[in-house]
Amino acid sequence: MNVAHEVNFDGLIGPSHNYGGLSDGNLASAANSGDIANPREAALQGLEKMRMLMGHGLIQGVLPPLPRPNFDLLVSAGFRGTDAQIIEAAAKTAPRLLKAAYSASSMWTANAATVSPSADTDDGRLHLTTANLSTMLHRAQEHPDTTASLVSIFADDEKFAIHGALPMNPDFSDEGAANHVRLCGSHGEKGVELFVFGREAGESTTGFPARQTRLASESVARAHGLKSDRSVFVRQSRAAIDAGAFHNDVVSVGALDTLFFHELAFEDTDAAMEAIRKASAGLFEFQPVMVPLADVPIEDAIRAYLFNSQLLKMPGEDRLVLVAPTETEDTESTRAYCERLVDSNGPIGKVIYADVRQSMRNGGGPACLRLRVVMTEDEIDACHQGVLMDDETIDELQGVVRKTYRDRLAPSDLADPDFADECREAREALLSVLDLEGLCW
Ligand code: SUG
Repeated sequence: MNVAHEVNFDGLIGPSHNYGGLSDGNLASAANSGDIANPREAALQGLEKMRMLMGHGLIQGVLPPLPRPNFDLLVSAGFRGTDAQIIEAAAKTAPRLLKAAYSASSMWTANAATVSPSADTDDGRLHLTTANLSTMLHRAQEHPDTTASLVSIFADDEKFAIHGALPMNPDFSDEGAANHVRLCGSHGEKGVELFVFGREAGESTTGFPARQTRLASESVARAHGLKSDRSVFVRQSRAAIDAGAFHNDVVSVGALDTLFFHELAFEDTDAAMEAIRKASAGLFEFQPVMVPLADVPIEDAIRAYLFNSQLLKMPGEDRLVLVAPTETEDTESTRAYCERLVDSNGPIGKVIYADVRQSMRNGGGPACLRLRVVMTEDEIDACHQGVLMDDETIDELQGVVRKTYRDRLAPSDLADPDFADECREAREALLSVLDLEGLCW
């Protein structure tokens, strides 16, 4: 067995962060639609969260923001002319499309890809499949640029396998690691990969959209060469989706041998637990921690984003640490639950609160903002080093953000053609810090 570490690749929040109201079924996105956003504060909050985790001895990476506005999307919709003409015409006749073209949604890197560490795959390489995010237009445009970023960062094809997105069809709807959990005894050992889907291919559902199909999850597992007896496919509950859990990571989070989840997370909890226990036999002793509905109503769990936390093994801590959003501390039932959780002597021994309020108001908590990549030390050495953070690089990135990002952005500001240039310049400056100039437009 190789020593391996969980490296969290957070999305570097882009300069066009705004409240577009673009995500049906995401209650925060709908509630804050049209509000004034503060992209500078958003990016600084994200970078401070990274700095805090590095301070706890964890390895931190970043994924760069994608090019926005996405002129290709606007041109596909028939807009023509100079960049300024395209923006002005889109602002007048298709403002929702312009918001999509400007969306900074790639910050939520838990939706960038599904990741299987080399310990689990049949060819011994680390596999990543870019998520097609086909359910929402503003997210469906992400995958080509996300794949380009991943190929630049994980370029060594003897160690890494990058798979492009699944077909852009509702039968293959895939939202990446937000609907995937890897459980194991320790990161470098073989693990169990849990895939959570909201519907079958071809099934029509009513209510909020179910953004992941079983076919998509199974396709990713096949492409990654996972063992069928170590892979588990579980259905997310309709009750959770209709309460606003548009991804499974809004109602569950797992790390090492522990799965922390809400009573309403899965359609059939007993069957799910049994399947995980069976798949983990001989590898590790599975530790489920279910939060009862009576302790935390599902509405509170979703408003406070209790489960959209990072669950981490930190050096010097004998039990896992939950890095929860400050909204969890501000909500009575979730704060009280966290206090009892820590006192209970179970697998989670500490809760730390992180302020990512700008992202939270679009439905993105600490767990949405990161893509977990379990990597051996050789793999860490083989990836692009510019995206691995230290304090100086965080300082440099924050310097770029302070200099180039607006502190106030309303949806109507997207009509300003100069803003497109500002976004390009800001992104180029960030890419230069990350030594990723090859990704410039
Ligand atoms: O896909 N919000 C994102 C939030 C993604 C959260 N990710 C995880 N749960 N892993 C979404 O709904 C809102 C954008 C807007 O409305 O402007 C948005 O896309």
